[in-house]
Amino acid sequence: MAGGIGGARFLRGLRAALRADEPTASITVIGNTGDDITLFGLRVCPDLDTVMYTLGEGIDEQQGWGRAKESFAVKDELASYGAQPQWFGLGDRDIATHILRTQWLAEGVPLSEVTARLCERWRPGVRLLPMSDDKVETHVVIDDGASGGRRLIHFQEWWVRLHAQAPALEITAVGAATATPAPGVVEAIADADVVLLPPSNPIVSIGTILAVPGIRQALVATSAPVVGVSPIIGGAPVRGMADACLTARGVETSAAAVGALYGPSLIDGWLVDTVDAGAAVDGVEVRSRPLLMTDVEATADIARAALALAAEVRA
Ligand code: FO1
Repeated sequence: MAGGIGGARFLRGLRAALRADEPTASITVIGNTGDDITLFGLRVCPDLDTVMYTLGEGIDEQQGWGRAKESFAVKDELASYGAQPQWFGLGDRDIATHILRTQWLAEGVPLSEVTARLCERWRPGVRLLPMSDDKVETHVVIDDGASGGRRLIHFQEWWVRLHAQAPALEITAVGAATATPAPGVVEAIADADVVLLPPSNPIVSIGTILAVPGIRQALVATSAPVVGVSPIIGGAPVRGMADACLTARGVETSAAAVGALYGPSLIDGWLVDTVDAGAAVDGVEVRSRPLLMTDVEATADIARAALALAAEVRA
């Protein structure tokens, strides 16, 4: 299961580890689609694209999202018309992906099939499935000081425009309750030898995937060991603003608290950083090692440690 940057980088390491150690193994990725947004009539799926571009070597490495060697002529032209919003940067190369996706969706092609078609070009070396073909969008309720009331905004506006600085009163996955898992999702979890939760945002990435009825249940029911990798190191998110999301749910920003949030019904093993070696989670095997994904080799070693923990808890 994967969100955006953290999930994609972990997957690159996992893929490298398996290519070297277990070349017949295959990876199925269940991608978060709660971050998806429609802008200028185009359906944008940031987390699916981040995984696809990262594994397909088309990602802007420094940013962690969007295309490498990107230009922004369309964005500038839209701004010249005064078109809104201007806080979300769609690059020219990236826009081609959104145009095709939007066209296929309008023709009635489900998102899972659209994603498979896009992946034919990028060949990510994994089977990338959206969590659901149904529309799910994460929205955030913020305290709107100006009007004195609560205001519901799209997750991307909170994340990108407000940098998660406005305290979130509530974070909801709109549409999740009536969504169904995309074809292959439940089967992938049931048939897996190992299920890994990468260091993705536990609320708006993994949490949103688990909010689709049937997915959490599949995880609870699978006979495969489930191992998570902590996105929190030493009380802070490695990347992104997961702390703001955790605070909104009343969860402390610590490796132990996130492990407990998943809990023994979901995970069998929890990999934390060496600085969090003291973290304990009731009913879950906790192991520690350096978790900074500094390059692909370091990340491959993290993935190997997660797989070793899975083998240990399976035994
Ligand atoms: N993040 C930003 O901080 N600013 C942007 O303008 C922006 C544009 C963007 C376009 C396509 C895409 O796939 C991702 C993009 N992101 C941008 C990243 C994205 O907003 C979030 O980081 C993820 O949704 C969180 O996982």
